[in-house]
Amino acid sequence: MIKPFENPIYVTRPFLPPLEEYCESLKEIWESRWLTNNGPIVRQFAKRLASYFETDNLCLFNNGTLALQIALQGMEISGEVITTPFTFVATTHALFWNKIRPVFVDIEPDYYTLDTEKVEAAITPWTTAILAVHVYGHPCKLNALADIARKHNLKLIYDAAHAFDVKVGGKSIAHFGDLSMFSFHATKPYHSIEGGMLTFKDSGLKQKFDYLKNFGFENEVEVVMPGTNAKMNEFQALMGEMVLAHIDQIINKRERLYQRYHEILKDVPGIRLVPPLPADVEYNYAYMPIEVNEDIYGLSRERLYEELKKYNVFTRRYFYPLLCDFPCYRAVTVKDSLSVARAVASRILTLPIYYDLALDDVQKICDIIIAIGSKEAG
Ligand code: T4K
Repeated sequence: MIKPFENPIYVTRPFLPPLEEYCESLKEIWESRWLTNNGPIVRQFAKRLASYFETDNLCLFNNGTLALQIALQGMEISGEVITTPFTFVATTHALFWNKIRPVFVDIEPDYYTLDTEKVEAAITPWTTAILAVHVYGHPCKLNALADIARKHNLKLIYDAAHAFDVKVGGKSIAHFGDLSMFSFHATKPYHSIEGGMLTFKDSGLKQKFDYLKNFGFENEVEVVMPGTNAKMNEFQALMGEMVLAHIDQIINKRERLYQRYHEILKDVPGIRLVPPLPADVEYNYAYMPIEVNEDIYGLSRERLYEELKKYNVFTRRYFYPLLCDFPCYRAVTVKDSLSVARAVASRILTLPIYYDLALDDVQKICDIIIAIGSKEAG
């Protein structure tokens, strides 16, 4: 008989730097009395990230959603954009806020990224871009998407919200496509409490993004475009700086947790794990997804999700329902059968993975999953 966890185990928990260090650094803000509007810490943080990502074509925001909305607006994307239904709502919302029609295309079954075989068939005379998502930090089929975008003269935009520090062939994922958006939300392996970042190829976009995130101000009396307010503040930047100092340690720990889950769950009937990523990928272990096959495991994903709660384990069904099934997007015409996305969304469960989680906790979560399944199967 396995006892429930004493305290709730959530799907994630933010990494926090030592409190004394953060408090000590706060003195800088108290002294400057500069809290937001491109303050000194934000400027320093932007420089630090520019050197980390080896690019000056980078812009910081108060969250990833507004960063993506501004990206689409600044790049003047319009008409139709091909995208995935298997993602967080913000991906499609960013299109909607720019009056762009999402064209949902199916995902591939291994890593859940856009099925590149189906992208070309979805292109119409109104298509202007592809908005692909490195879901769970799994890199999309970068070369295939680049080929399609080039051939059809489309912009290639990546929602890289989950993919901070992911590299392909030794190169940061930030350098693929025309533009990438990263989320620095507290639930991500890397965070600045809330925050977002764009990296992009065309250096001409930087000025435009800077205008758009700051009401379009050129100076006190000139507004050059109708911008919004999407500025990162000093407290966020400070947290971002401090978490960045620990990024290797965070990813190493996540890797050990991920490997432990895989070691234990790999032989559990009815539980499917993500196959090893291609050898040239350096992964960030952002999420720990499993697929539950009810017929073999003995329990549906829904039942497992509910049963785990009784043990104080709060998993998440990222990403269910599919975006096209939310009432606000039901009116969008979907031509693709989305058969893979539908099957995956009905079976997916993301398990707890975060820096403070103990390897023993992973063992116990797996023991619970195994016990629940065998009780039902037996
Ligand atoms: N594109 C994609 C593909 C994304 O996944 C996201 C965000 C975006 C775009 C937009 O980026 P941002 O605008 O958010 O920067 C969470 C996050 O809020 C969201 O950032 C993230 N994706 C999404 C996948 O997950 P919720 O509503 O599921 O979060 P919530 O509040 O239920 O938190 C999950 C668990 O984390 C909680 O049960 C407990 C724990 N938690 C959470 C917070 C906020 C903590 O322990 N401490 C905390 O401070 O959306």
